[in-house]
Amino acid sequence: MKESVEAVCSAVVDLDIDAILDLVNACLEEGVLPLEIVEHGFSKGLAVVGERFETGEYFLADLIMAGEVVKEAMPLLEAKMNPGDAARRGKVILATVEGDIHEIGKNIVAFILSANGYEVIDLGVDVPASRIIDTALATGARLVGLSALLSTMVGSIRNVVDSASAAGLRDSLRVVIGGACTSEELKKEMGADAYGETAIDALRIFNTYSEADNHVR
Ligand code: B12
Repeated sequence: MKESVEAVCSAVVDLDIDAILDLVNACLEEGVLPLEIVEHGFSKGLAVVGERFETGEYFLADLIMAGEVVKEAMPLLEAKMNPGDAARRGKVILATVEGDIHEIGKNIVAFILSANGYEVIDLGVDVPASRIIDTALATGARLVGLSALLSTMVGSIRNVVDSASAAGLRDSLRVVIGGACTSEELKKEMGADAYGETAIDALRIFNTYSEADNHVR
């Protein structure tokens, strides 16, 4: 990995909010792609922070700070991404499930989908199933991406699937799940349609659906 990207990763691990903007700018000036900074700088650094939290070396305040460090630098990358031709590939509703406030992974998925021609309707975090279904009905969006990081909150995925059935939308709505606590197995258990491990997987899956559903205009 490039030294400049490693430095971004270290700044996330060290919770160094004062250095992050300069380090990310240095990567961009070197020609490093935004996606590489996200995957090998931010995501890798956050994974180490998570491990340190698990071993008791870091506390909740450190998790919060790590989130802030990444959020500080995201606008720099957003400015570099091609805004894409919104709505060309269709509308996607994105949300972190009810009871869960982790947003960084969802924001990365939003960032990648927007840059690749989707109109992203980002409902934020801790989103109840009813709001997702109401939004699908109001906007006509039939692609839904759910982010879940807390194993205690995975039942919220099932609530979205059940609410879609109750609204008569189950056959037309594609529910894709992702986030650290999700898996192929969980997808089956919750009755969702697809599971993606990374934000790139999210793009690949939505592209398949968008083509199959004739969303491409
Ligand atoms: C930062 C962080 C926080 C921050 C979040 C800040 C923010 N603004 O988002 C704060 C401090 C708020 C936080 C709080 C808590 N956290 Co926390 N947190 C993390 C940490 C360190 C990083 C998460 C992250 O952003 N990762 C980076 C992103 C890029 O990765 P990602 O979300 O997985 O997303 C990628 C893919 O999964 C995928 N993806 C994501 N979403 C989607 C959606 C779709 C559709 C698809 C296809 C793909 C996809 O694409 C992304 C990019 O490739 C993780 C540790 C870890 N290793 O995950 C713990 C972690 C998730 N947290 C944990 C815990 C326990 C908590 C708390 C309960 C702590 C507490 N005692 O209060 C609270 C919960 C609050 C709540 N109700 O949600 C545990 C969860 C354990 C579990 N399995 O349930 C973890 C795993 C830490 C640990 N090892 O113990 N946390």
